[in-house]
Amino acid sequence: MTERQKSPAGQQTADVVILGAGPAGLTLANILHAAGIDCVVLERADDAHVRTRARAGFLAANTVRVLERHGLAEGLNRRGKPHGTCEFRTEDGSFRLDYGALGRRELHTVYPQQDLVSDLLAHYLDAGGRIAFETEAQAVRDADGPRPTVTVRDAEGRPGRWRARYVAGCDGRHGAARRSLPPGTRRHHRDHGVTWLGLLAEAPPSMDAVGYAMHPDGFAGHMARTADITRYYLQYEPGAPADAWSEERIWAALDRRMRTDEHGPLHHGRILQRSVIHLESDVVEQLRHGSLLLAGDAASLPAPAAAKGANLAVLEAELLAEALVDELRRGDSRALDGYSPRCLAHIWRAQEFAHWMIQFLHSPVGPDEESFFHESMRRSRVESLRTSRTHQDWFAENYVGL
Ligand code: RFL
Repeated sequence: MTERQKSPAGQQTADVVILGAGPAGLTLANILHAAGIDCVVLERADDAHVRTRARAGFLAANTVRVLERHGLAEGLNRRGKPHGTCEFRTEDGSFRLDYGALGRRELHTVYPQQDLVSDLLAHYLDAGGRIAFETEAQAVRDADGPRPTVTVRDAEGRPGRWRARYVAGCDGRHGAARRSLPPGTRRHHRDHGVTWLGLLAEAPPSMDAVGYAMHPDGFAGHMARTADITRYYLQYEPGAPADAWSEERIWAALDRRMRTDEHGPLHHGRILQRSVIHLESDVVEQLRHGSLLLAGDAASLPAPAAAKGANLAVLEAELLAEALVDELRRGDSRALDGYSPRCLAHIWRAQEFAHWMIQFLHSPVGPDEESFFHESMRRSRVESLRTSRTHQDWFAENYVGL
């Protein structure tokens, strides 16, 4: 069945049932399918939604290496842009870090997530991979036994059921895999108390660096996506809806916080997409529950301040694919047994760095003694990063690394 059509009701089988066609699920599906493992991807959304959902853009060097190893990097090598500079703008002046020449001397590749997902999907379908769109997983059952099942509903609400040997939960933070975890599962959660308005603007990038502006009004960020599209972030009023600010107010805030009077203008353009992002982090521990294994945002959500989520998703997908191939081809379960601790080491490193970035980029709210103390520490940290080569090497290693 090379099904781009909906899955029929009734029970079907695959050795590995993968929930979710994001970076995690599609990387995993491609590697498993190429290794001859019988797998299927179940995706709640339709084909067009999956191919056009704009999110990440900064891919780490390790992500590119993983995709290259499995013949999945053709599009990003052709159309992605290497990137290795960031610029910090503060009330004490601005400075740039050529992070691509610091630390491990690794670069990001700027490549929109929807293009990566489209490439992965095309590659998988061309190779004869199975995917069922508009098929929402409801629950994973019997994960503590050898034959777990996934209950599903199609777009018309018709129920169905997939029987598997392993289920890979790559369906994000609100997916069925997380909902199906046993009650005692630990979830570590942190609310960073900061809200961003995430914007995609129909405007060329205004600088050749990732721009981070720390301003008394709040944080603003600039990230290139393509020659015509730029992602911006604005620290935003918690609880305000995404449409609370007019486009004029958004551009005025970006101009003020990015200090365009000192550093030159931003290219303005139509706002194509806006979303409210409350900065939260969480980690599920462990990532394996019997025959249910989690990867990507289903396993951990690093707050997007450090651009780690899609990169962790690809790293975990490769580890999981290799472990499942060992288990299903050779009956060797050692890598599967070690999957959760291996991933958690990377996840906690990413969480720690995202936490550091959040503290670095945002002033505490409120004028009390403690916030003055925290603000003074933050400014000292900025000064250390501006002046210390050791600090810069540490930053570069963590900013691009995993
Ligand atoms: P995804 O991409 O969310 O895909 C999950 C898929 O599962 C489907 N699904 C279901 N399917 C079947 N049954 C169900 N019950 C289902 N429930 C959900 C969904 O429709 C979807 O297709 O998860 P995955 O694969 O784990 O990938 C994670 C990344 O998408 C995410 O971490 C990144 O986008 C985070 N992130 C960034 N990460 C980076 O590495 N670099 C970046 O530059 C970067 N920028 C960003 C980001 C996230 C952002 N948002 C969403 C806050 C910028 C933004 C604005």
